[in-house]
Amino acid sequence: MASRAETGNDQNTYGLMTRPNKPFMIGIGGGTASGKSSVCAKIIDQLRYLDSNGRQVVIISQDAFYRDLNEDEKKKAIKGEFNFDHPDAFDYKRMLQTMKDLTASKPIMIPKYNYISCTKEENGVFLEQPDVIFVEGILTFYFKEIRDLFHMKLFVDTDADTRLARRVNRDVLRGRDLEHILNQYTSLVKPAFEEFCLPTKKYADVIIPRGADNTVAIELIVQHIQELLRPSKSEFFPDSKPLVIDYE
Ligand code: UZR
Ligand code: MG
Repeated sequence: MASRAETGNDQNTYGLMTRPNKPFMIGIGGGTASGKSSVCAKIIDQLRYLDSNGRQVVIISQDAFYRDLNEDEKKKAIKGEFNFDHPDAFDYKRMLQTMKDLTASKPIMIPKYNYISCTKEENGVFLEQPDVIFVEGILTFYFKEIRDLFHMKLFVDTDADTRLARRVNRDVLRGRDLEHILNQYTSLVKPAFEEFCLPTKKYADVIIPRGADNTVAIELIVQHIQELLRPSKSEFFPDSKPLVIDYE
């Protein structure tokens, strides 16, 4: 099957739908445990319910782009002393290249990050020309070149105490002890949030207080995305001709 990149546009395949010329990119930023993934999931759920075009929607986590650690850094990570909330913890160039490839409709592999071993498996999730891409992470809007690739930017703004409570529960499930979690939070996570994540809020198009609990904000965002993706209106769907089913 000819890929979208090869044909130049999408008038070939992929279900009863019109293929967009390029994917629609939505960035979701916000502090740790603010509910970024839950907001993505809720938006996607409602989009699916409302959208009969069968578009392929995916979520990519910035965590997939944590850089590989050297031996010293691995030791620090095990003791909770490596700063995973600092921009330097990410392989920014790789993330940028992956996103550019997605914009150009090239098939790509997203690595899968393991929070217990602090390593990533290269053989993660294979993506081939998704139509709508959500990218979520604490520093999604930190790097200008990445930030500029988004068509819509959302920032999930949840109280710090709510986030800490969730973070503790999550880290306990990841096998860490309470003292270690709280030390890491006060010495690294919180200062990095204030220095690197919070200042990116100004780049957001929409700020969502209370995260996934904010059903009104989520409904408004879903309606807006739908409007933008409407075939007759959108640069993403310039031609509204229905296509032939060809799922393989
Ligand atoms: P979210 N993180 C880990 O806990 N372990 C790792 O190996 C890699 C990342 C944490 C990271 C950050 N901080 O606060 C959080 N630490 O994952 C980001 N320490 O993920 O946005 O889902 O909270
Ligand atoms: Mg997360």
